[in-house]
Amino acid sequence: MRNEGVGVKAGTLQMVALGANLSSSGCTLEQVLARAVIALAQHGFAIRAVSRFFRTPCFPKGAGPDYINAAVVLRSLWTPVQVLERLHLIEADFGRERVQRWGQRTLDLDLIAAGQNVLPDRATYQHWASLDPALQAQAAPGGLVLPHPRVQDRAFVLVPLADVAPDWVHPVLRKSVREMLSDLPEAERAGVTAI
Ligand code: PH2
Ligand code: MG
Ligand code: MG
Repeated sequence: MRNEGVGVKAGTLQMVALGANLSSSGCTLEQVLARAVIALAQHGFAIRAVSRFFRTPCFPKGAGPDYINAAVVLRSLWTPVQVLERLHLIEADFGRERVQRWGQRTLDLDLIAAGQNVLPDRATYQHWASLDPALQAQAAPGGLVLPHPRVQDRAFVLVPLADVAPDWVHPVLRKSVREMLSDLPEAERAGVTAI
């Protein structure tokens, strides 16, 4: 039976995407991400794997400077919602202000998946995953939706994730990270370059 959020199993592997495109307090973007990985450990996450760091063109195109993106695999006994709360605390420590959706950010930590959990339920997941692209920039879910509804669309998430969790299978799409990545246009994959 698939676990849909009631009694979510603790200790699942949690995948987090890291991103930054606005340098803060004299740090390079690479330093910000490296410090974020240390902060995750200091907040009690066991770091299972860290991807290479990648330079990626801002999405949507032209909306801001290039990002540095990475991905980590974490293990903790926290539920996905507790994980998210801790990610938000770390973001706040790094001075991120949520001014504008998809705007510039000093540190963005996105929970991409927690094992095979589909949260808060399949219907809500499906609603957000199938949202009309024209509405995606305006509408954001109020609560945590897992897997991240756009993971299959974003080379800047999938390329780093392929470093650390290539065989993780999306619980709804039934595709591995490797497969989702090879479904993307080559031009999008090629825009993501290891630094
Ligand atoms: N994050 C966004 C919006 N756009 N573009 C790139 N390249 N990388 C990101 O991490 C990113 C983005 C929203 O969080
Ligand atoms: Mg975010
Ligand atoms: Mg993000």
